[in-house]
Amino acid sequence: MPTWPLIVESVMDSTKLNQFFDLFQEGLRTGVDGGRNTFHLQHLLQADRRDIVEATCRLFADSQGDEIARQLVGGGDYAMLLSACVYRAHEPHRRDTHLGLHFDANVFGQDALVFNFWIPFDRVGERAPGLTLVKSDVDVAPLVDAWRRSRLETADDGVTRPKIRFSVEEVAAALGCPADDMLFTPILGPGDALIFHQFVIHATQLVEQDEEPRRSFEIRICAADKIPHACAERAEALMIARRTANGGRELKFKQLA
Ligand SMILES: O=C(O)CCC(=O)C(=O)O
Repeated sequence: MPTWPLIVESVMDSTKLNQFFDLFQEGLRTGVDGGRNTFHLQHLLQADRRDIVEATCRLFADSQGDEIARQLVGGGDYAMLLSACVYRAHEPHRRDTHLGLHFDANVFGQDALVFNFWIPFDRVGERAPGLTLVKSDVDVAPLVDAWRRSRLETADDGVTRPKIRFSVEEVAAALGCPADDMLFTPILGPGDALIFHQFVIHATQLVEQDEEPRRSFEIRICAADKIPHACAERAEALMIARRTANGGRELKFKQLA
C-alpha cells in the first residue's frame, strides 16, 4: 500500500481544468449551493441537471485520474459516489465553509475503501487554503482507535453518536506529539491531486493573513463491486466507470435501491 496522501501533479491538464471550472460555474448558476459555495453532484441530479453530472464524470474518466482510480481499486471498474463528489469554494474571512479535522469514515464507514481525489482550481497551501493533513510518517492507529471508541460511547441523553470533528489538541494528545510535528499542508498547483482514503484525518487549512479565495473539487471513488454499506443504506447514486474491450471509457449511471 502507498503512504498517504498521494500527491500527483497535473492530473488535470489546463484544458480539462478550464472545462471543469465552466461546469462549476454552471452548477453555481443553478442555485443548488444555497449560498454555501459548496454543492455535490447528487444536488445537481435532484435539480434535473444530469447533464452537468455526466460531463463532470466524463472529464474525470478522460483524465489521468482514471488510471490512478483503477489502480487504487485493484485494477477493475470503479464507482464515483455522486453525493460525495463536491464542488467547493472558500472566500477570504468566511470561516463557516471551513471543515475542521475529521475522518471521511464518518460518512463512509469502515467496510470498504473510499478514495478522495481532491483537486484545486487555484494554487493552494500558501495564501489560498489547501488541505491540512496528518503527515504520512505518523502512525495514526491511536487516533483511529479513539475514533472507533468514540462511536461506541453513549452521551448523557442515551444516544450514541459518532465523533465527527477533532480539535488539533485532541489529535496531538491521541498521537502523543506536538501538532506542528504531525500536521502539514501540501502546496498544490491548479489541476494537481491530493489523494487519500477515509482514514486520513484532514481539515481546511486556516490561513491567518492575506487569505485568497480557493475553488476546488473532490471526486470520491470506490471499487464498483465494493460499495460501502453506508452508501447502499442511503440509496445513493453512482456513476460506474468501465473500460471497454477497445480501451475506451464507458460510464453507467446506477441508482442504489
Ligand atoms: O476542501 C476543503 O476545504 C475541505 C474538504 C473536506 O475536508 C472534505 O470534503 O472532507
